[in-house]
Amino acid sequence: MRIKVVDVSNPFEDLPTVPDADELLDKAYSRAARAGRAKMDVDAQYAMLDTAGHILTDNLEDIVRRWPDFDELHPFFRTLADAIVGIHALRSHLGSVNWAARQIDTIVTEHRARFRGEPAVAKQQRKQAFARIASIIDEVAEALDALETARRDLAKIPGIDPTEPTIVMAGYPNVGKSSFLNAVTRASGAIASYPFTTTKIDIGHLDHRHIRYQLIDTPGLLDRPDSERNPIERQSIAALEYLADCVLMILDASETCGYQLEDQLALRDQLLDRFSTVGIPVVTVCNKSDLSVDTEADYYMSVTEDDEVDTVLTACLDAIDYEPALPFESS
Ligand SMILES: Nc1nc2c(ncn2[C@@H]2O[C@H](COP(=O)(O)OP(=O)(O)OP(=O)(O)O)[C@@H](O)[C@H]2O)c(=O)[nH]1
Ligand SMILES: [Mg+2]
Repeated sequence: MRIKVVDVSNPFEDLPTVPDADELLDKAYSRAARAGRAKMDVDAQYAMLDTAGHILTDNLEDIVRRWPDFDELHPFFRTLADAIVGIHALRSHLGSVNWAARQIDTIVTEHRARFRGEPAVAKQQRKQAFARIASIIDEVAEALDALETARRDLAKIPGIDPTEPTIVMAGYPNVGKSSFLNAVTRASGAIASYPFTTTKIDIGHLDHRHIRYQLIDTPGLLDRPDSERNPIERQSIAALEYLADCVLMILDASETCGYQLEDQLALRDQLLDRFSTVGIPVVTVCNKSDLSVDTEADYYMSVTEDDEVDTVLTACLDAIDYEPALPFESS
């Protein structure tokens, strides 16, 4: 029997700051100078070279080690990370940093072997080694900067629990998505809003029969046809596919939202294509039933009149049909 441990928060949240090239060299060389002062002659040169070498290889290795294994990430976070910074580029930067650590190791060993117990030679060799080390660090300066930028961007990913059953809302602007989110999560408190690649994401929670559900709205993402989306937006939607257990598509037959019903139905068809085909139920609801019900839909509601809102919510929860994974179940 094995207990499944699931990573539920943003895996990039606690990554430490990546130092830049200057910081790394300053740190290594000042510590080396201190180590050298405590010794004499050849020993001083050994101490300097070893100290600088260790500090740099330790720091560089630590940068690489701290990053999560991309293959082990939940696909929601992996896809999102790929949309935000590009996993291929990240891997290559981490590879460069690792390469630098190995190079520095080799440089230290090579020059140490040439000291021959003579202070003048040792000093000259140590200086040459420092110059080579500096140029190695210089070569990975861009990779270090890119990693730090990526770290900062990835830390902003909201700590969404991808294992919590999730309803994702879709529909053209002004059809009533926020109104619905507010109405059904009112009892459970505030809706949190986070940046989400090129847009933002609003997350509300609700409890139903002791299960916690999350309802999410990504204004500016699932609100228009695919053809108008850029690659980052498309990939953010791909990430949403790993998150959504049900899609709630809201229509506004009254067209007071400012968009023609025909366009809204085309979006609905795209969502059916994208989500239903991979087994994610799409519930279509016509909102603003106080104004018009002149379209085909699974349900009709009016959020402002509080008419059938609970029916729609229950339909979504039933569509999810969520059974929590019990920790004592073997997998
Ligand atoms: N008559 C009527 N108006 C509604 C209903 N539901 C929402 N509205 C109104 O429609 C407008 C837009 O509602 P929102 O909830 O902000 O719509 P939205 O889909 O979140 O819009 P975006 O965030 O721009 O995508 C608001 O003025 C609401 O008061 C409804 O059932 N009937
Ligand atoms: Mg809204």
